Amino acid sequence: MPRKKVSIIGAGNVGATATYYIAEKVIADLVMIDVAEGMTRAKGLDFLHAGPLRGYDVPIFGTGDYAQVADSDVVVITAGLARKPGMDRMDLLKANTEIVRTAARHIARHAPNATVIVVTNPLDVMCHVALRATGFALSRVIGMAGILDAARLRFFVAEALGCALSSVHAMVLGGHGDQMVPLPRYTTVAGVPITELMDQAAIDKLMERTRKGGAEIVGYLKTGSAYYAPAAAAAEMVEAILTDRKHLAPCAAYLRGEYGIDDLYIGVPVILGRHGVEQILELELSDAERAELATSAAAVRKGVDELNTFFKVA
Ligand code: TXD
Repeated sequence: MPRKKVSIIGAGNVGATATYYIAEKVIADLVMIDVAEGMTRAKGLDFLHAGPLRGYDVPIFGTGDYAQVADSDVVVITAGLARKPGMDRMDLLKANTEIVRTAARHIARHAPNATVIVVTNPLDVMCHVALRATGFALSRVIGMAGILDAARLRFFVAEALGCALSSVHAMVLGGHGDQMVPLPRYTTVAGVPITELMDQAAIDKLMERTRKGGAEIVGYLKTGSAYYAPAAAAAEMVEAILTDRKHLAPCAAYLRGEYGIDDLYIGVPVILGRHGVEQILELELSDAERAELATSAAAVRKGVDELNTFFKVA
């Protein structure tokens, strides 16, 4: 079988850590691309040096040259800026739009058959940027957020109940922000919904901690945001696609009427396989859950409208 290739755009905290996690799975050759070329080269070499100790034997190459994404099966976009003092949300949106658009154009040119996983924030809006700039099929441009948010919820549930992490599954819908929609009825321990195992007050606490999971870490770090779990989530998506695992997990996918939402990227359960998003699952939602999802979608829509204004101005 020909070897698979994965490129990671942006070798910062999330990008480099994702590269490392994917290397340990020994499923693909790896390329990291970053404007900070020396740093990328250094990290690439450092990962290679760790190979004999960590038991992976795959080529890993750090570079500043976008042409090196050539023929990638999957490309993960983590490049972006964090908000700096004096920058408002719109400034960040513009800066990251430029970065993601540039990356996406290079991907379309050099790796026209790749599946793209977007990580850069604001996540759901950046998925729209990558989709437009690549011109790829909807199924091949996917956002990473729900797997991360669900992993956090899984951990909080296991911790609260004192049970094995591996027994816990969770579902989180919506945009990647404070208005995400964790679903207790679809969060289970060995198939038993947590609504059968915990009282409402305990559940509410876990849901709120999930919504604020990223902010809790930013609060401690002060500069920068979480990256080990985000990188692990991206690596899981890469593995599901490369190995055609038909993995059911929440990801940002482009909706065309599902959940009553049209022409918008938002987190929903999908089947991930070698064709990217192979299916979008429509869960039965209560009226309250549906209303929460609509609120979350409205927040994402606002970001997309800002993006459209910016595109018209530019
Ligand atoms: O759930 C999620 N989707 C997220 C999203 C979880 C965690 C982080 N999330 C977002 O990912 C975060 O808000 C950022 O927008 C990205 C990357 O976060 P990270 O923590 O990795 O940021 P870093 O460490 O600052 O890394 C960004 C890298 C850095 O090395 C820059 O030099 C590089 O991006 N960069 C570029 N690379 C290539 N090309 C261009 N144009 C470029 N510009 C910056």
